[in-house]
Amino acid sequence: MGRFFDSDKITYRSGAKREFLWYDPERVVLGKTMREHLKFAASYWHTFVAEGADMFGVGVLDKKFGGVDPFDVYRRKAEAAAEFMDILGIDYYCFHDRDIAPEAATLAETNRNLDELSDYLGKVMADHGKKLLWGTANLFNNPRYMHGAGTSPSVDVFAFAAAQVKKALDVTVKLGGNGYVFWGGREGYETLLNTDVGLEQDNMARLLWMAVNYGRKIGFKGDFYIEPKPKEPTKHQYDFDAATVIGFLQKYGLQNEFKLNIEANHATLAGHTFQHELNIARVNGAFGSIDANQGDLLLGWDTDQFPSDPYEATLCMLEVLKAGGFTNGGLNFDAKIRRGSCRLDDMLDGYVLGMDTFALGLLTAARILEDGRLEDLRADRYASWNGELGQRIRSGNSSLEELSDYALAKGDVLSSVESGRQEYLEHMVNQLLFSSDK
Ligand code: XLS
Ligand code: NI
Ligand code: NI
Repeated sequence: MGRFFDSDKITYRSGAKREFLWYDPERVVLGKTMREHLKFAASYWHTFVAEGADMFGVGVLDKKFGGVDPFDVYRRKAEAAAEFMDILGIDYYCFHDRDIAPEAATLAETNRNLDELSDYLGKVMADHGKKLLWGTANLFNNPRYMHGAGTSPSVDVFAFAAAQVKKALDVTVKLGGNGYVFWGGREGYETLLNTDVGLEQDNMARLLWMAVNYGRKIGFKGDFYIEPKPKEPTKHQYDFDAATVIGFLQKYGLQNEFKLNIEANHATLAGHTFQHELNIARVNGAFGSIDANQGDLLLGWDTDQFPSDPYEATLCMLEVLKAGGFTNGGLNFDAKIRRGSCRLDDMLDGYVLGMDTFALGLLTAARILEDGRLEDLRADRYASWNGELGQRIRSGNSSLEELSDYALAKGDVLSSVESGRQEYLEHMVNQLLFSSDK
C-alpha cells in the first residue's frame, strides 16, 4: 500500500486485483523489451492536476494529496506522481510549466515558484529513477492568451509568451528532458473578420526559431515537437493536422528542427485516423512522439479517453515499428478517466487499460511484421515501379512525350490493374490479432 494510492506494484499476470494481461515489461519483442519499445509516460496535467471539473460541474477528485499550503500541494503532487509511476512501472513523465508550480502576480515571482518547485520535482523523480519525456509551456490558460500567444495581435503578449517558453526550456533542460512540445492551444482564430493570418503565422514561426536557437544555446539535445490539432479551443487552429504542420515547417525552414507529437484524438478531430497521421509524419521524416488517447466518434471534442481499442493500437504500433521505434519520443497518456470514475485509484485502472491496449498493439504489430504477408502484398502492389519504365520515371529521366508514346503503343492498361484485396488484408489482421497462439 502506498502513501497516496491504495495499491501494490502492478505486474504481469500476478493474479492480484490489478494486473497486466499483456504488458510484460521485460519480454523481448523484435529484439527490444516491451518497456523499451513502448516508453510509457504519465501526463502530469491529467493525472496529478485536473480534478474532473467540466463545463457543467466542479471537480470530483481531490488532487491536493493531503497538502495544505499551496507549495506543499505541489510538492505532494510530485511525490504522488513518483509513487503512481512506481506502482505502474512507468519510466517517463510530461508536464506544462503551470502544472508543476503556481502562477503568481508577476512573471519574476512565477519564475521563482517554478525554480523552487522544479528543483523539488527533479529531486523526487531522480530518487525514483524517472525521466522527463518532454516539457512544455501552458500558453492557453491565462486570460492574457485569449487571442493567442505566439499568434497574439499584441506584441506584449508575444513577448510574455516568449519569456514563458524561455523559462520552460530552462526547466526542461534542468530536469534532463528528452523533448519540448509546442501545442498551439490558442494559436488559431475564431473569425477571419478580425484576423491577419499571414502575420500571425509568420510570428509563430519567429517564436519557434527563437525557441530552437535558445534551446540549442543552453544545451538542449532533445527533440522539439509540434502537436497538431484542428480545433478546440479555437474554431480553427493553425496546426490543423500533420500535413498542414509539415507544410508550415517547410515554408519557414523549420523542417529539420521539429518533429511531430501525434495525438490520437486530435487525428480523429481532423477527420483522419490515428494511423494516417502517424503515417504522414513517418513518410515525411517527422515522426517523433505520441500522445496516446482515444476520442469518441459520437462526440466532437477532445474527450481524451484512455485507449481501449487494440485494433487502433496495432495500426499505431505498426507505424512506430516501421519508423524504427522511438528515439527521444515515447507514448504519453494524454488521457483522463471519465468524470464518473471518481476515485483516485480509478486512474490506475485507466493506465492499466491504456498500457495493456498498447502492449497488445505492439505484440500484434510485431506479428504482422514477422508474418510478412501484409508487407509483401504491399510491395507486390508497387512492383511495376521496379521495372525498367518505373525506374526511369523514378530517377527523373522520363517525360510526358515518352509516356504518351508508351501508352499509345499499349492501347489500354486496364489489364495491368490488380485488386487491392482490402477485405483479405482486414481478415488477415483479425487473424493475427485474435489467433490464440499469440
Ligand atoms: C490538448 C493537448 C495538450 C498537449 C500539451 O488538447 O493535447 O494536452 O498535449 O499541451
Ligand atoms: Ni496532447
Ligand atoms: Ni489533446
